[in-house]
Amino acid sequence: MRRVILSLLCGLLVSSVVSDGLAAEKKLKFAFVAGVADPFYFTMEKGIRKKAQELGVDLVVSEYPKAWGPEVQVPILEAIAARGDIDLIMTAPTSTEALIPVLKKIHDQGIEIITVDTFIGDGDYTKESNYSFPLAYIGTDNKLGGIQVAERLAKMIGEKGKVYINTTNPDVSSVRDRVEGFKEGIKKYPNIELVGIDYNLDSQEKAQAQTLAKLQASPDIVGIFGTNLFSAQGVYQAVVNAGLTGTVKIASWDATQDLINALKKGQVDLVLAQLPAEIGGLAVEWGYKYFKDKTPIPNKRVVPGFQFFTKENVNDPEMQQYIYSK
Ligand code: T6T
Repeated sequence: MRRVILSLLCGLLVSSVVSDGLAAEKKLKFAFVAGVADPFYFTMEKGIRKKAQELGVDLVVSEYPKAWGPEVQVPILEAIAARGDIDLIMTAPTSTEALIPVLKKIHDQGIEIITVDTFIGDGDYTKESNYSFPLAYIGTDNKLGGIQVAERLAKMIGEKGKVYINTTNPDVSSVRDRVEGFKEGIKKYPNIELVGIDYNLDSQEKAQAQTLAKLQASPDIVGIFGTNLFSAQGVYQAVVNAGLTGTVKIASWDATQDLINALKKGQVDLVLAQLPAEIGGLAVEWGYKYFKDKTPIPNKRVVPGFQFFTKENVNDPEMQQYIYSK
């Protein structure tokens, strides 16, 4: 009997040592700070949540910035860093330059950074610079997307005529590269003329007002590129209100339900869908691998693809997965 009691006690002791050991292996805790409250980042959050759950990573999702820009995003980032329990922050820097010192300071506090969707500096974190500290940029090849949008829009307007771009900010890597790509893409077409670029600061109302003003000033515009969700939604509303649906072709970026519905109605002619859930999932996965076995991320860059919705494929069952969630 005494032997039984003794071995039971030993067993209890061993199991408590083992569970203490497990508790000592701290769970990783990642945080997500979006660029702004919009369906693109809501969809990214879904991908992040799914992968974090799969890998057993604790997750903190910050409050969503109500408007685009460092003034709103920086205090949120600083509050997340000040918690003191975060191993890695996944964030979309709202400015290529303004966010460098902010993220550097957070990194120097011992928090790793992955930039998702947008990057700091020129996005090449492999070369020596004051912005080489993030583990990676994970996001779309926006320049390539811009080139392909230009080619498709060029075909839609018969490779000639005036085109216009409505975009958000000049210092945001994603939209800046889309504009660069678009300009490069239309260079191949000598009869296409870019007659203007407006910056709406990520306000749909402003995008709509700017587009209307531009159409009034240049009534012979035949094609417009709206470089993100708010730009594109403002653009097509302006074109609808001006009674120019069909006459002015619209290439839009970001697959919101609103833009997909507009495509179905013929109010928009092209929608580029990024893969936000995949971007988010990859950020968690690579961050996890980094902490678990110090696997560096090749070239500090992971670039998932994108898809195009057109009126031909918009109802295809396999395309529906690319529409962003609300
Ligand atoms: O287009 C996305 C994102 O890729 C960009 O960086 C900012 O705008 C969106 O969030 C759409 O609103």
